[in-house]
Amino acid sequence: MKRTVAAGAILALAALSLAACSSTDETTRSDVGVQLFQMPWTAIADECESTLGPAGYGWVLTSPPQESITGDEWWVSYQPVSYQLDSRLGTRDEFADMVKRCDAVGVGIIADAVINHMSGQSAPGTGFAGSAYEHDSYPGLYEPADFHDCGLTGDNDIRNYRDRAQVQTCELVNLADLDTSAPHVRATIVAYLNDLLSLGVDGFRIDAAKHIAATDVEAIVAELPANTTIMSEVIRGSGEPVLPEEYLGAGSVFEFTYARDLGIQFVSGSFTEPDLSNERPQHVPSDQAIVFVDNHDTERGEAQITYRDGDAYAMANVLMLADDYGTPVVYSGYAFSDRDAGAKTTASGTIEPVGCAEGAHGPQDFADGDRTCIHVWDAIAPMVAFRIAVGEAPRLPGVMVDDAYAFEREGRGAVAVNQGESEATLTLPTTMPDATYCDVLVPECAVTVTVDNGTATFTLAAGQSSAIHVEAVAR
Ligand code: ARE
Ligand code: CA
Repeated sequence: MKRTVAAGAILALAALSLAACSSTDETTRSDVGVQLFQMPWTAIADECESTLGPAGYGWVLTSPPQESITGDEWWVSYQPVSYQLDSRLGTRDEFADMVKRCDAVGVGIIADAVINHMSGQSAPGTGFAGSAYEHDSYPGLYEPADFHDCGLTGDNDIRNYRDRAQVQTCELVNLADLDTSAPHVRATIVAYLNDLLSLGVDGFRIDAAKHIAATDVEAIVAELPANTTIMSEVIRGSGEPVLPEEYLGAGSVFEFTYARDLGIQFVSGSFTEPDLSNERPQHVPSDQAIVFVDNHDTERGEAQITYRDGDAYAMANVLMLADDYGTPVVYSGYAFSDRDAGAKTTASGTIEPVGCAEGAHGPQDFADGDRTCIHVWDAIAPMVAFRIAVGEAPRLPGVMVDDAYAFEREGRGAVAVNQGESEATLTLPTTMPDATYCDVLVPECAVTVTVDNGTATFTLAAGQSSAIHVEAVAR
């Protein structure tokens, strides 16, 4: 069965960007996103112009833009105290300017929407932009009656993820849980999201969507313009009653099983080919799946493979970007050894606007706080053009030799990776036209791969990834 590569929502997103920028050539846009974790708005704007637009990335997932509690940890972003767009990541004007500048080079913006809860503070406080708040009181927005009081656990915190009522009405790590079934709460959230849309964002990641009844998410989304892109974060958990599938009525969902299936191959040391004959088991339909190697939570938790794994991490990204399942988002954060450590700050307490125009182009021994710049790595960024070149060509069964693996996107492109410790040679039967192709993962076409008589021959050093496609024939 043939699967479509791009989510309908993302196509709408690309169309929106294109409509806003007639000079952008349709063929230069991809469905590939990049999560620029804790990158300030001014830096993201620069990034759109210097690296993302030219590489063909289609969209950026930002960190949450609303006012939050104060603090040095990255996760203060996930404790809203008001919906003013004023945070350590930048001001409202800077956010608006970022959206415009990214849009002008064809890159859409997906904002991280924290709407399940407000802060997790027990004592009253004052937020980054000066808003006074208490645990369940946010003047001008919410009063105590607007929050759930689940009464199911001693302290109202979620204890048992196998209990739907706890998951959706108790507090996630003490975060004051909004009663998203209440008209006033819904209207307040809708007003916030509409405000972001008025600045030109294309849509939202719905943070902690699992903790909001799917009917509530749908009701909120129903109030937004029909072309709004929605990506719900619903972590598939074994034995849990709340399933990602419940949220497909609102849009796409992040498919955590994809990341797990991918990562495990680098732990086991052997590649496994997915069942290509049908939709993959334990996966939502391809056109509603957002796929990723890791994200800001999993790199601090369950991910089997992260930036620390260097070449193997590049390989995982290559396999994801070459796949015909889901809409991929590349994760680009900063190095850390302390799970809680925030991004580097300036003297005034805002996040340093460091981008990747001059950033690392491959694996390095990063110092804490350095941005990893995954999206510009030589072995990753050109996969965006690969994806554009292969379009909707289906993935064909691959070839595996020892620790190396290669597969083709029918007639359009092929990738090969080697996670072994010695050189590997792979011969892949291919329907690509006979030619000498550039290995696009090596700059300047310094390495070529020949397709002769319907066979591509890849010679791969230990840890190397290689990719060829029909738009990059060697001259
Ligand atoms: C911080 C402190 C806490 C403190 C709290 C309130 O760490 O100790 O109680 O503040 O003061 C992020 C951080 C948290 C942080 C929070 C608020 O990760 O550490 O708490 O911000 O500042 C579940 C949810 C899933 C959620 C993950 C983290 O289902 O939605 O937990 N992911 C999103 C974001 C996070 C963010 C939040 C939600 C909150 O991506 O970055 O938290 O806005 C199984 C289950 C999963 C469960 C997972 C972990 O896999 O299946 O559902 O994920 O375990 O518990
Ligand atoms: Ca909830």
